[in-house]
Amino acid sequence: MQDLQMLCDGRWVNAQNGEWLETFNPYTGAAWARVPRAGVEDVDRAVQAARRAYVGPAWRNLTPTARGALLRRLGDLVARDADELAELETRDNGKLISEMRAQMRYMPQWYYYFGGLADKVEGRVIPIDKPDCFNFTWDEPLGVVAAITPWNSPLLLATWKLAPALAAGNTVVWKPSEHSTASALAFGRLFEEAGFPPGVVNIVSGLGSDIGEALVTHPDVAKVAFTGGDQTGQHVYEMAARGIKPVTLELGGKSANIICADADLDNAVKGAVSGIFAATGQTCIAGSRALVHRDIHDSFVDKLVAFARTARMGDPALPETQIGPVTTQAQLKKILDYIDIARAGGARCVLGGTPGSRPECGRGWFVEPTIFCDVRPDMRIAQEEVFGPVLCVIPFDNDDEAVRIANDTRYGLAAGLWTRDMGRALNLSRRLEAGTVWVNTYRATSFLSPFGGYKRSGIGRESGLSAIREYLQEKSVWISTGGDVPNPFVMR
Ligand code: TXE
Repeated sequence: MQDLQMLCDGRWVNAQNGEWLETFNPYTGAAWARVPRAGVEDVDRAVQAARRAYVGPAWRNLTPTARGALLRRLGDLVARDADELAELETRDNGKLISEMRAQMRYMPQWYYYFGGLADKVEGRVIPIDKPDCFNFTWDEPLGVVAAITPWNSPLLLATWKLAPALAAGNTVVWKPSEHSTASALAFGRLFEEAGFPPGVVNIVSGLGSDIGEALVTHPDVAKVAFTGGDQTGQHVYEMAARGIKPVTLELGGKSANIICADADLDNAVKGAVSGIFAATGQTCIAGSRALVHRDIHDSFVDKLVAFARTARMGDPALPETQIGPVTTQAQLKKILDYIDIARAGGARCVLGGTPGSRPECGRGWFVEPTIFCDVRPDMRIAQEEVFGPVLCVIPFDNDDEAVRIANDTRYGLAAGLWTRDMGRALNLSRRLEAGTVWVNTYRATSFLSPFGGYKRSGIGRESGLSAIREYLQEKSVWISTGGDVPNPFVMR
């Protein structure tokens, strides 16, 4: 058992109350480290440190170019330590080492991109309609940003917030998920090594129920950036509203993967499988509903089941493993409950539907890849986010019906479309209520492309040019170029 510490004002500290939380390896089911269970006093200490750093000269006097250089140096350190960070994430959240390595090796790009953007934030000169006046704008940081992140891609989803927030000149208090804190704390050391001044990035570990409210409502927190479940997201939004604070929310989905009759079926099968079984279905963009044209429904399902059966489950630390455990015991129970709900609602299980009991699953928290047919769009299994390897197959008869079913959820994060007809692809892409649409591919993301939700899937965008705007506010500066100030009692 290792004891890990939190980062506050450039120092590594325990919780002031002396309490700890155990963190578990989902493959062995055993605790392997302890992380501080912060209290509200630790939140206050971290926010105060971030505020001091925000107004202090070491950060404030850095030119945007120098800030960008720090971010790029951080990107180099991430690249250097990518494999080590990947192993830590796999041990802590059970995701496949092959996926985490790829994710960590790609992650520096966000630091390079937003590092490059730091000195390209330019204000405007307004052609003002008043005589003898000069008016221009500055884009300024907001202050202290609270970044609250989940367990499914712990460092990447934090990076989507930290890179633009820091590029814009803010300081940060980051609360990682209690289920995946270890990699965040290891990552904290890289900020120090890159040369960020103390207090610019602070990390508090612990339970959302203990410290979430203290963090979100702290008077010195200027903005909240959150990724997680939609219920928690709504709560965070309501708390932020008390202080009239801007938020960025990324809240998951129930994304449709639409397979048209003219699709290349082998490709569509691969897309459907990667959409739902990659990351054991624990991704916000999981393609958890396959909408399949009735003409090809049966042949598609046969191919899908045959391909999904080939997946190798087991130890996520082995590069050949294709499906790993789920991250927490609570998540395992939630997924199995949803499988019961689907059966009780009349859906027909054509694959899986049980906890993983193969010898390779050991004592880990596994669910067999599960596929349900005969799913009606209004069933709970077709409406609610399971966050596990459970796919619903829903037939449709024409494009209008496909769009109607796809849009008929409260979410709107992503959608997939499989067709050889580019006219249909463009037409349907426009009609889908989703922040991302993939045509003949699934799960592609990039530092260059905006990502975020429609409807209950969230507010704001991460990645791409517009993401830095989420961490800036515009100031309008007026300068009189005339000589005398006119008499204020004489209206002009
Ligand atoms: O997430 P939470 P949980 C979904 C998924 C999953 C469900 C619950 O369906 O089954 O959410 O997972 C912090 N104030 N997603 O409970 O609660 C918490 O400590 C402030 C979708 O793990 O949303 C963690 O750091 N913060 C998803 C973060 O919020 C609070 C990713 C997310 O936790 C808080 C994860 C509070 N009152 C789960 N309570 C996605 N969209 O990718 C908790 N937190």
